[in-house]
Amino acid sequence: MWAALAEVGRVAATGGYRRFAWTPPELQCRAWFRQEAAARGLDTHADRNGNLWAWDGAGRPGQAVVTGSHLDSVPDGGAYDGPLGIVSAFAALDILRADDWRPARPLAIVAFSDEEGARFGVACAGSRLLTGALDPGRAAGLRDADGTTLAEAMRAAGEDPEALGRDDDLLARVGCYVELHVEQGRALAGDPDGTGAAAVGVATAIWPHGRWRLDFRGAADHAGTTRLEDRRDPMLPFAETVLLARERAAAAGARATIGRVRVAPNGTNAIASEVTAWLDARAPDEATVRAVVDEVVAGARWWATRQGVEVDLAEESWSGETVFDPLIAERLSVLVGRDGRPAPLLPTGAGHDAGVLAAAGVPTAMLFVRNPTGVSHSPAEYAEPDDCRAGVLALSRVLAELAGTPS
Ligand code: HGY
Ligand code: MN
Ligand code: MN
Repeated sequence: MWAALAEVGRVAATGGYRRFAWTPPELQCRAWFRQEAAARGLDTHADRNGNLWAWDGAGRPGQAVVTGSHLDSVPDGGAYDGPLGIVSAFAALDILRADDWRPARPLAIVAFSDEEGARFGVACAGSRLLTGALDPGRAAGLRDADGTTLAEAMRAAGEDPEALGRDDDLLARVGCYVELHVEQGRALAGDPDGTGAAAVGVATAIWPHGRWRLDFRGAADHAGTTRLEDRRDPMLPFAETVLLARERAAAAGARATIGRVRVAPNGTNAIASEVTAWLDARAPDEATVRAVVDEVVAGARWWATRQGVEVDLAEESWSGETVFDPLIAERLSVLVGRDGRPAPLLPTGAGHDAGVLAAAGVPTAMLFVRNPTGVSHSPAEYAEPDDCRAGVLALSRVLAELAGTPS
């Protein structure tokens, strides 16, 4: 399974993946999902928001145990972020069935649509639409860098964007959700003396985090003939804002990143007319995130005014703190522990569809698989095959526990 998916959407020049929502590589990933589901006799359908569901025993009584993750990536992302959770879900089901497992509940494997928001800007768009956390009208109108709307992209892929919106009937069928994900940090790699090292961990919380767009508007002009005092150069307040974000985050124990910028007209010998920058800010608590963003925006406005530049701010995506149910987390920590020791419990600064479902009241948990370097959102993202296998085994135990005991 892993090998079949590994080449889809991989960019030879960087070794990273470009699987953006509703683009050909991501549609190929969806086709892969349907093939793997069909090979296991699972009833597969896309819900009204483009999330893919593969059901085992949909007709069984009771609410379903759902597991899965996402198939889309960030630009030049790694192989594991998302797909590991889905490949592991299929493999965990294979293990259970090999034991002649007779689940007492329905089981579903889900591939949530557009978790990274790499093309249309909103994180976890598929799960937010499902739960009503993202307005369908806003979603349909989201535009990518070429100006294509989500609605147009879905239509081109044969989906009907008119159907976008909260899906109460589907949500009512979901009893709980467990997402396995590569760790995007190196807590499970442990300390130099090995303490805290484990192949699999259990999530306690997801930090609050958000995305803000800053539009700096100045005046295009000639790089050679325009006197410095006559310029309204948006690059200058932009540059100051990048540095300010880092400084304010460091001072507040937060994390702030400006990793994406668009310059118009982007000419070597022309002063830019407009610079658009995206701020990603996160912290252990919401007040700190908001305070850092306020300081950065105030600074952006101050620097812009000094340069005769206008600046507009738009909050594109916000995810409040997720605290996973401690009882479930502790129970899973014991269940997936090894050598008599419970699995480590750890928070994460990375957002996940699990956080969106938890916010919608679905009992939710996450399993993390060790990432030796902690590197993620990079072609260098990696997890050892033995740790991935340990993750599959852990997930199979969790599914057996939640969906009914092995026969
Ligand atoms: O941005 C995140 O934290 C996640 O990878 N979507
Ligand atoms: Mn990610
Ligand atoms: Mn992810």
